[in-house]
Parts: sequence; structure tokens; C-alpha cells
Amino acid sequence: MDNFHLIEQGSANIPWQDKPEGLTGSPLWRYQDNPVIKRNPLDGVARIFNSAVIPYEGAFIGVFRGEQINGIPYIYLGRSKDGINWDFDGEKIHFEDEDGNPFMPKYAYDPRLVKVEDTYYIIWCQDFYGASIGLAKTRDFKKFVRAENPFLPFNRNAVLFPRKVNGKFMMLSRPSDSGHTPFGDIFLSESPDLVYWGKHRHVMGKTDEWWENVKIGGGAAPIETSEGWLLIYHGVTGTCNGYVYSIGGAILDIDQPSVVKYRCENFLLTPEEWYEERGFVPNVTFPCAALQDKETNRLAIYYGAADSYVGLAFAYADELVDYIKNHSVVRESDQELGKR
Ligand code: BMA
Repeated sequence: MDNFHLIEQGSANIPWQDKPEGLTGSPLWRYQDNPVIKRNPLDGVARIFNSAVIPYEGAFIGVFRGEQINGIPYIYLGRSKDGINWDFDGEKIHFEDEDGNPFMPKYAYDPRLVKVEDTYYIIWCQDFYGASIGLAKTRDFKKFVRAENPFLPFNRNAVLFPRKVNGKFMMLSRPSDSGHTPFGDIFLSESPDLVYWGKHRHVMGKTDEWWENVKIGGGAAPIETSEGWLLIYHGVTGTCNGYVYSIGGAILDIDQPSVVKYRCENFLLTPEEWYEERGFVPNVTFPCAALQDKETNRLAIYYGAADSYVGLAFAYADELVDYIKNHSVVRESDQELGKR
């Protein structure tokens, strides 16, 4: 694609494995040595999955959903030189309130990690009288200060944009119920200060494509490109044996991200490998982060697999955007501003 480019530099040393010869269809391919995080990854934690990573001080740092051996999920910090082999802190992240007092959520899962200006934000799902969104900030990955909960219950799958848009913080989320929500569209909210959120807009809903006909939810932080915001998200279908979570892709308007410019009618990745099909919850591929390298257009996508493992998939950003555009079906509700 002529003139296509990523906007942010990213990092030249992101994990990578060359595209397999003869790859057809979706332009995503899996890391051959998946899963990169296996079961019982640290003492007291049975599984790590649905986790997010970011470049930090020439290496990588991440926030990981660690399912403890009592079944309760919390967020653990991990560090890696290569984005593949991870060292985890033995203790879960200790959050505090703005006065420095301990302020732990009752549980915390599906964290995203996004840098906006000079601060790193963790966004996750937690109990706020039901499933809702938690938000914390850190500058040094030592002190983690929780902010006000951005949204009313019930809500899941929130992820910040990596920069302000029109001077405002922007967050995607998926209003839901407190259980295994059988519905759900992606919405956008904006804030001047990360405390007060408003100007809510509908971004996109489930479709009648069979792989995303029950609900959808945000995944990795949107990636800024010359074509718009590249959104890698999850779409869910229901079967006689339960939900199946696939990875989808869309491109949002750069200045009005509630407007969907292109949306891929096909999934980009669906459970096919043993570590995606078999696990604590079978048939789940759940993206939470993507690393990028502007020079080479490389993307490394981290996804949770079967609520048991972390997998890596790769793509060239230009090929991915091309594929989304070439297989795009946008409905009326996608193209609207999302205000009714
Ligand atoms: C969703 C979330 C995810 C999980 C998925 C499949 O509701 O809880 O954390 O990966 O279900 O179990």
C-alpha cells in the first residue's frame, strides 16, 4: 500500500518470526513456539493469560492476569528483554489510593497497559458492585496509584487510546452485565482529566457475521496509522458448547474514532491450535496488546489463549490494513458518529 505508515516509532526489537511461506487468507501468523507463557508460571499462580505489554527502558514490561491457586485473578508485573521470556514479580501489584493508602481491588482481570504522554495507565476489569472498569497510573512501575473508577457498572474490556484526541483522553469500553454477558457493543468515552467521562459514543456492535454475532470488545490499544486507528478486538459467537472468541480488525477515523472506516468481515485469527482450543475455557483467543516497529511495519500481537496461556501472533501493519480494507463491510451503525 503506497504511503501507508505507522505514526509511532515503537521499538525495533519487538519479538518477530518471519512469515511462513504460502500464508493465505488472514495476514496474521502465530509464533511457532507458542504459548510463550505456560501453566503454573509462578508460585501461587496457576495460569497467566489476557495480558498486556509495552516497551520500557530498551526492553519490555507487562501487566499480567494471574489466576491465583485460589481462583481469584490479580495483576502481576513482568519484565522481559525479548518480549518472549518473562520474569514475573512474585507478589501481585499493590495499588494505593491518591493518599498513599493500600487500595486493592477485590479481584482484577484482563489488564491493558497504555502510555499516554509521560504516564503509564493500567485499565482492567474489577468489582465495583459488579463487573466494572478499574484504572491506575504509574510512572516508574514501582508506585501504582488508582484513579476514580471511570464508569458505572457493568462494564468490561476498557482500553485507552495512546494519545489524546482533540485534547481529550479517549477510552473504549463494552457496557455489559455482571455475568458471562450475552450481548455487547464497543463504545467510546472522552475525558479532560481521567476523572470525568462523557460524550459517550457508540463505535460498533456485534454483526450477523457468525464469528462475532453475540458480542464484541476492545482488545489492544488502538494503533495510530496513516489510514486511521487500527483496532484489534475480539468477537464472540455462541455454540452448543459455549462461546468462541476470535480476533477481528477494524479501522477507526483518526479524529472521530467513533466512526468506523473499515471493518473486516472475516476473523483475523480463531482458535485452531491446541493451546487455544484446550484449556480452562476452551476456544478463546483474546487480544490485549500489540507492539509495533514503524521502520519495518512489524506488529507483534499478544493474546490470551483458552484462559490458560499467552500466545503471540505477527503481522505486517500494511498487509493487515490492506486485508481489512479489502474485506471491509461497514454497516450504518458503524459509520454513524454514534450519538443518538
Ligand atoms: C470474558 C472475560 C475474559 C475471558 C473470556 C472467556 O467474559 O472474562 O477474561 O477470557 O470471558 O472466558
